[in-house]
Amino acid sequence: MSRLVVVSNRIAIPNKSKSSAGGLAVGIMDALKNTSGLWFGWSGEISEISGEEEEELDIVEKDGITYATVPLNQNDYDLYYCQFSNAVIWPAFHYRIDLVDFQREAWEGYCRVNDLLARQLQPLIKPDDILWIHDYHLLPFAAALRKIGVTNRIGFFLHIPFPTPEVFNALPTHKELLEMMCEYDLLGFQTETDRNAFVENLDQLTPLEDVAPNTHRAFGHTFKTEVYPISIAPDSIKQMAEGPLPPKIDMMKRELSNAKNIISCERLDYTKGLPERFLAFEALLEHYPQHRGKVRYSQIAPTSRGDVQAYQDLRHQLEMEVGRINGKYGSLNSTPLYYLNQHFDRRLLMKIFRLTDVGLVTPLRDGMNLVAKEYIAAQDPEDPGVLVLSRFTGAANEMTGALIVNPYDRDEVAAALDQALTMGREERISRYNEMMKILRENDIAHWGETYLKDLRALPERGSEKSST
Ligand code: GDG
Repeated sequence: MSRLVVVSNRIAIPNKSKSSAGGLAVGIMDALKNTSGLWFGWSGEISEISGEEEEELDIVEKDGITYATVPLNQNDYDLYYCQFSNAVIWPAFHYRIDLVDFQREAWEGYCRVNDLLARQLQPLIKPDDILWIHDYHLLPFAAALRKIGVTNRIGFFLHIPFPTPEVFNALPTHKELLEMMCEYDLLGFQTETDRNAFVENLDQLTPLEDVAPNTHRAFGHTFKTEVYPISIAPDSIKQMAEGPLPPKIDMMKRELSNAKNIISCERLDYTKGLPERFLAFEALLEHYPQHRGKVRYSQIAPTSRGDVQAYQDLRHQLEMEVGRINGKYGSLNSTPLYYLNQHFDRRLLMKIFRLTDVGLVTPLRDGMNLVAKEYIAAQDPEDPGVLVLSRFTGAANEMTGALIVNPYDRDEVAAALDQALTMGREERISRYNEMMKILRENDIAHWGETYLKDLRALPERGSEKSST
């Protein structure tokens, strides 16, 4: 079987950091191990080198996988990562055009870093390798590789939503981005809505020919689009959640058992709907006074992209809101809202999920949302908690046993919280079983296998050229 090369913005080298790898990293590592693969990406480090000098690759081998990483200089990090990836594409693709800060210089930096990474990777590519590129930082990566003569099969998976033309067209370089994306052989999306939006954008911008089901020809390239909803490893999460409790958590368990517990956990990001959620929790305390003093909502939100202004603004807004709500509804012996701007160990997190009564996951827009799936997998099958889930997540398509809400409607979310907090055991078990069945059918391994099977089944570029 041909070797797999994975490219992503950040890569997870085992043991480099103390914390256990997330489910996606483990899923990718499993796929790589099968072919003694190569994982290439930014090291996460900022180097002193500036100007035209080329960064040096760091190559290490571990458990049958080769990891090749490269640092970025400060200017490239600012333009490619902070500005274009996270202050243009991220907000636009999550329908937040108001937060887009487009600057030509950042666009040029974004393309330049994609070119630089492609040049660094090229000498490591073998003729029959297949390449799997991940996410919005690397939309132009196939185009960058093609420019320097790489003809291998190259697939792409977009982890975030793809916006409809009304939103996508607001990006000044939308046509260039779309044209570059057509240099991939296989484009994978989280949902049919995202895939449709991509095809609709193409249809509006350029002559588009459908040569076979989900196989298109545009800008002179033939490529396939498909849907692969990303998932988790439910059994490994169950194991982490079940294990013995560390002494600190054992104490916390006793404390938690004095109240009903709501848990939320995500990177501190404006797409996750935290301020709206805080207001919904306030509406619960206001309109359902029977829960006052008897419910505790813990919000875990580790800092993310702290160098980007919109993220700093959000943090300040949350700190203010928490103080306001606790000031209003707290008492001398109860605090309703615990806000933890901290990163938690993954195993501990899964145990906390299991100890709580409600998982509250209400992003304003989310490609999939793995926390929703993890929350369910972590539950005790005999006494599971209830998932309250935003309809604007990819996960809402599969997690039909959740209470599905509109995160912009604080009264609806408050009513769902009340329903979840008072739901009987039989109904909770039935909803849990429904969702676990889906999680078992489509786990992270299935996601990777179906994607790679489709990529391998595509014709090689050379053979396509000779036949057309
Ligand atoms: C993008 C898309 C898509 C969170 N806090 C802590 C922690 N986490 C872990 C969660 C989960 C992961 O991070 C987050 O994944 P999500 O899917 O929920 O969200 P994004 O980070 O926005 O991911 C998303 C995903 O890519 C995959 O395609 O689903 O839509 O936006 O695993 O548990 N983990 C630890 N400590 C924390 O404090 N250890």
